[in-house]
Amino acid sequence: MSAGDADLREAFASAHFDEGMTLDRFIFETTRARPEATGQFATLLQQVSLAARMVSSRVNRAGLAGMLGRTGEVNVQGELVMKLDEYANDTFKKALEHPGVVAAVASEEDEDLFLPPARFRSGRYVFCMDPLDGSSNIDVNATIGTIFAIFRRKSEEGTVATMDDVLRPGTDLVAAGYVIYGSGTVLVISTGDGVHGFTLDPVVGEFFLSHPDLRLKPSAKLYSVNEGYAASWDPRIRAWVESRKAPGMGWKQRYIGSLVADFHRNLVKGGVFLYPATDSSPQGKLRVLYEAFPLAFLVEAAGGAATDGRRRILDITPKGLHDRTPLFIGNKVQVDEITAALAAPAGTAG
Ligand code: P6P
Repeated sequence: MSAGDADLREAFASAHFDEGMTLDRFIFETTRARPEATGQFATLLQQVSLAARMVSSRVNRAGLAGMLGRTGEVNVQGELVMKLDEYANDTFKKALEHPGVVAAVASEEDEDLFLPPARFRSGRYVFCMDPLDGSSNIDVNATIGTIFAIFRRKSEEGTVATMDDVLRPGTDLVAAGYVIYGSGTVLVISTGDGVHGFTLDPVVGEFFLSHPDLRLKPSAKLYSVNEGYAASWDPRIRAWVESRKAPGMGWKQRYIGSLVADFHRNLVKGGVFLYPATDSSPQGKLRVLYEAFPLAFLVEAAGGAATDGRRRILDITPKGLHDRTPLFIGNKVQVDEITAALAAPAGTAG
C-alpha cells in the first residue's frame, strides 16, 4: 500500500462522524486531512454516489417503466428499455469514466476489462464491480445491489491499464463497498479502517450517515445458505449446518438469495453466510473480484472473517476477471469453525 493510501485509511479512521453527516461532507472531511491528496479518490466516491442514486431511482421505478428484464422495447416514456443490470453497468462506467479518475473497470457484465478513452486515461484507480447483483430477483421486487472493490493501479499513470492491475491479491485493495437497493437505498463503504453506512433520502437526493462504524461481534447464531444444495455439499459442511439445528442450539436461518441483502443483514445484525462448492458450481458460484473480494474487505474491516473454506479470501490472486470461489463470510468464530471443519479429515463429518 502506498503512503497515500495509508494516510487515507488514517484520515477515514480519524475523521469525526456525526449522524446526519452527508456522504459529500464525509468524503471532504476524510480527504481534507491529506495535503497531498489530488482529489481523485474523493471524486471517485462522489461519482459512485451519483451512479448509485441514478440506479436507485431507476430500480424503484422498474415495475412502472417496463424495466423488468426486457431489452430493446420502447417503454411508455419513449425511452429505450434496457435491462436494469445493463443500465446499472452503463451508468457506473459513464460516471467513472468522465472525471478521469479510473484507469479501468472490471465488470460482471463485461467479458473483458473496460478501458476509458485515451483522454480519460490519467486515472490512478481500478474499479471492479457487479453493477446489479441479484438482478434475477427484480421481477419479484426482492432487494438487489451494486458491489464494488477499488485498487490503485500498478501500471504507469497515463498508460493503458493491464490485467496485472486487477489480477492481484485482495490484500491490495484500498477500498470496497456496496449499494443495497431495498426498502431504502444504503451505501456501505470502507477504506479498511471502519465501515460506514449512508442512507439515501430520495427527496433531498443526498446520502446521510446512518450506520457509523459498523462492527461485527465475534459470534452470532444465524446462518445463511441455500439448503436446496445440501446433498451436493462437502459432508463436513452438511454436518456443520445440521449441528446448528440440534435441539437447544437456538440458531436462526435466513436466506434471501441476493448476496448484498444476505451480507448486509449479517453485517448489521450478525450471522455467517455460506456459498459452498456444489455439483453445479464446483468452484463455487460467487465471483472473486467483484463479490468475494469487496465483501471480504468490508467484513474484515468490521471485525469479521472470510475464507474459501481453506484460505483467507483476500489472499486469493484470481487468474481471470470472472473467477469464482466458495465463500464463507461473517462473524469470525463461525467462519473459523467452518474452515476448521473443512480442514478435518473428510471422514470426520459432524
Ligand atoms: P442461489 C444472485 O443470483 C446471486 O448471484 C447472489 O446474489 C446470491 O447470493 C446467489 O446468486 C444465490 O444463488 O444458487 O442460492 O440461487
